[in-house]
Amino acid sequence: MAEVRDTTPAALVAKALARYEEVASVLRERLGRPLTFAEKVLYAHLRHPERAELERGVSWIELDPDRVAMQDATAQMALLQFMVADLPEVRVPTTVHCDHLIQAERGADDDLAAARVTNREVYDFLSSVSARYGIGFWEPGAGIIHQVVLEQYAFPGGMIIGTDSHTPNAGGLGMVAIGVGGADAVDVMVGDPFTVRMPRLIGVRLTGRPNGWTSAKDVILRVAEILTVKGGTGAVVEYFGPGARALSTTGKATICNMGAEIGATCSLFPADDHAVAYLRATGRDEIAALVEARLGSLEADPEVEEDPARYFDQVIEIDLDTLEPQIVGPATPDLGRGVGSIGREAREHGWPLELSSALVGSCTNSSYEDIARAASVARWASARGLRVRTPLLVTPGSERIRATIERDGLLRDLEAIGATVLANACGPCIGQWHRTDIEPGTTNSIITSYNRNFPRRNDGNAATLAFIASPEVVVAYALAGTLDFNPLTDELAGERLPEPEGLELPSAGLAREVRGFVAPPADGSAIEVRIDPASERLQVLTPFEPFEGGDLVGLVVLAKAVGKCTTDHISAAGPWLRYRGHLDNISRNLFLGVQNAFAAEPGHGWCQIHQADEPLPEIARHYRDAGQGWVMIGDENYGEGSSREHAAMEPRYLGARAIIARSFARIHETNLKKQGMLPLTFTDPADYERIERDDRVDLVGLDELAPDQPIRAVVHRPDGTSFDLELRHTFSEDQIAWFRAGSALNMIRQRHHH
Ligand code: MIC
Ligand code: SF4
Repeated sequence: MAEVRDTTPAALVAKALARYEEVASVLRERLGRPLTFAEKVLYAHLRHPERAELERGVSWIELDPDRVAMQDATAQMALLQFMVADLPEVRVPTTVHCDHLIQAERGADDDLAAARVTNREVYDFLSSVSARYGIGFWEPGAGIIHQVVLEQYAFPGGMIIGTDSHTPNAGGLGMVAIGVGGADAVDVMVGDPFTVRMPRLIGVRLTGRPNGWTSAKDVILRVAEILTVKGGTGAVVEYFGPGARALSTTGKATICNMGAEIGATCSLFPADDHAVAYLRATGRDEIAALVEARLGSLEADPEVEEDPARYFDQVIEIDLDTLEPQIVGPATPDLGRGVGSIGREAREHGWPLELSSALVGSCTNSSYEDIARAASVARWASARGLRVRTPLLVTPGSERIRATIERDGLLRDLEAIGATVLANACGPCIGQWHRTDIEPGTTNSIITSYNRNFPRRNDGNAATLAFIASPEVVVAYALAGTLDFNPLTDELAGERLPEPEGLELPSAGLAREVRGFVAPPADGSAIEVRIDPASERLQVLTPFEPFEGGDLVGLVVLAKAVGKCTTDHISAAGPWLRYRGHLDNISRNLFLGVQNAFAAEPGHGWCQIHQADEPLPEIARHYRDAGQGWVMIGDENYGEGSSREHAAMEPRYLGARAIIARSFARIHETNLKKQGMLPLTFTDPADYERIERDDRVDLVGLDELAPDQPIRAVVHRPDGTSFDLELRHTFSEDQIAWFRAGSALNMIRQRHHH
């Protein structure tokens, strides 16, 4: 097991690459055709490559990832579940990263010191549980999980799963990197495979070169406009073509990161010279050499690029030469347009033109290149005595990046126009923003270089309209102070802005020193995991009850979500991040952001017990205490966004039996199944309209639940009439066993203890 504890992974990479080449040739032979890069990497991680069925969108495949990564807001629940499995240590190399729980208020040093105090018991828990089970621990301040993974662990041809939806970031370095719920991570940590439906493949062919104001961010913003927030569901997005080879590794990572916003399982780029240079710049010479020697094979077979339509299910083309810098938003990441028309559009919609804040950073856009390009605009401005007209907040992605941009004077450039530098953490990207300049409820516009812009996401204020663009574009708007500005053509201080420029990697390399990593001891068995029984933030889990069998009759309808219902609507972040290790306490936020068809106020509904309008988490609790089962009705793409399994555990804990929606986002649907819930879809999406407030729902024939077989529901109206509904599910045989056992975790327990 020593290898699992080895955190200098060159040996591991060598082994993975040997398998990659071997399996690729086996599968090329078996399928009798050339392979795309994504196929090669996926197949190399199949538990049974010789016999696995690989029908896209149909077969369930079993994969063995090389690594697992978890961030502090999801690791708590994941590790509480891992503890229930009761193994001596993790079976696959794993790391924990403390990044989400740091609140942005005054600047890096103060905020980090404050976080160490406020989150002490959580950090103590995570560091002790990591040491005990052989997990590498990254302290608060070391950086955002995806940036650290890219710098330390990602390698072309590898596979990682992470308990965060932006894990695909590592696809920038040629990895199959998949965001999952904590229970999926537990599977892999106990040595079981990660199971997913064989994805469809979307090919994106890039031509031209990024130029002028256009950067990698604009590629993914454009892809999101084309594919929409649902367009990548069940698919891997593979980039290729001359334009792909013109992008830096971190630029590629930005694109893969935001593949989460279109629902893609993951996105990836082939390895090229940029990958080799990035591995060297991050101090991984040995791995760089392994990759360099295989450059021609760590990409799609040559036939694929010649005739992509034969090998991908869908092909999109984007020409970087003509791509205009994009701005997307508000409220959804797929509402995009070029910078040239945002002013007009904002005026038409009555969106405030004045910007109240500009934010640069997050896991999406905080690379050396990002900051260098943003700083070049700042340098030009400060030389002309200009300062920002709206507060500009900068969150570096990792300590290594922060130290490097400080060393190279880039932070100074940003500070010279008035920027505040925050801790190397998620901060305002996840509502960890102590914002005092705007009264809640006040409509205002902000611009960020982040990836998500759902209402309330950044500052908890539903009236904040968030727009997303590249870091350099964000800095230009911070200088202009208004959306009514085109950085390409408009002037500041009587001059047109210069085109941003910045090196992809500093000529002196990234700062060498890596701070904040604690390797696990060789033997952790004597380490005690610290959980205070009186804690309001951590609670040992009690396993859910197995399915009792029979039909589920007389379920009430808790609510019917109208329109977007993301995991932020289901289980908000911000102040609630505090309770991510305490199921009972965090359940008090259930559905608080949901727009319910049966109540005027978001987060409210009709309590059938009290016959009154009440907050949804309270109603759910009343039902649970009364032994009254309930269902939740959802619209399209229910559970879009985050991987947080709290969004699935909370309804389960409060007595939900099924979520019935028009469609689901992948991670959330799996999370629901893992927790023993029934995610069901209307065979006829129009049936969504027929569900009314006082209906009672019976789910019939669950004892015969079988793959690909519809489920019958009977809906009873208060007037005594009733009608039948046909519902669908995507359970495989194995997943049905989770439902019967009460959760996937119960299955693992049974397996390891009997
Ligand atoms: C997010 O960006 O929404 C988060 C916070 O990183 C989540 C994870 C979480 O909710 O803890 C994600 O993207 O999975
Ligand atoms: Fe953190 Fe934001 Fe990235 Fe999520 S999207 S990992 S909250 S920086």
